[in-house]
Amino acid sequence: MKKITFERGLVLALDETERRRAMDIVNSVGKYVDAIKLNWPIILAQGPGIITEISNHFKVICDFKISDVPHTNSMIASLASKLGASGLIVHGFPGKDSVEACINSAHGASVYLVTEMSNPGASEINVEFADRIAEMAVQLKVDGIVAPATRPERIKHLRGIVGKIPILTPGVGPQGGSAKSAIRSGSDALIVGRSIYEAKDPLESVSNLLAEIRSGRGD
Ligand code: OMP
Repeated sequence: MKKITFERGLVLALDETERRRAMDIVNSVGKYVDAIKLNWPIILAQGPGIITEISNHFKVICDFKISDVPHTNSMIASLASKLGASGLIVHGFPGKDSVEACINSAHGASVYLVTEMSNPGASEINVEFADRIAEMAVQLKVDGIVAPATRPERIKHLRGIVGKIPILTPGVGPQGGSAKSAIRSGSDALIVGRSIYEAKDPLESVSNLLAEIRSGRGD
């Protein structure tokens, strides 16, 4: 299976649930992003066929935040991959066996492990065990971790643990994170939703984000 690379540094979080608008956005910005992330809102609104439909043209990451016992995780990972997903977002807190089940059943799709969520509430519990999940990411050689653009200092810290493993960072825009500072702190790719799909001109928004990413990378 073709692996996702993060050359452009941008993943579109397509949480737009209205079909026509979602597909218009895909068709206009799809070729300028590294992957299109589909989360429960669009899958529940449009059905799992949307994974196959979009993956026929662009790389798709299924963001199911898979977090169950191993045998259930295996089924979810396998089905998502067979529908066309090139990547899966998986939670680390259920433990190594649950994450390994995803890796072993993903039919070659990449596994991205959530270390620390971007919402303020993540500071209550999640931050405390983020380092251990990052260590698990290294041990299991996952394809990437998810870390918060809302706390760039945490991206830097987690980079110190995961070394060269790609870091994907949601939380830019409405959640308060800045594209440039996330990239400067070590993010390989931003995961961006509303700033693109709610924009009057999604293509212009993508082009502005790409310029910020290039500038953050020092290109
Ligand atoms: P916007 O805030 O609209 O840019 O959307 C962010 C996207 O990233 C949504 O699809 C969230 O579900 C997702 N996300 C987070 O916002 N925070 C996280 O900690 C993790 C994710 C994720 O795994 O993608």
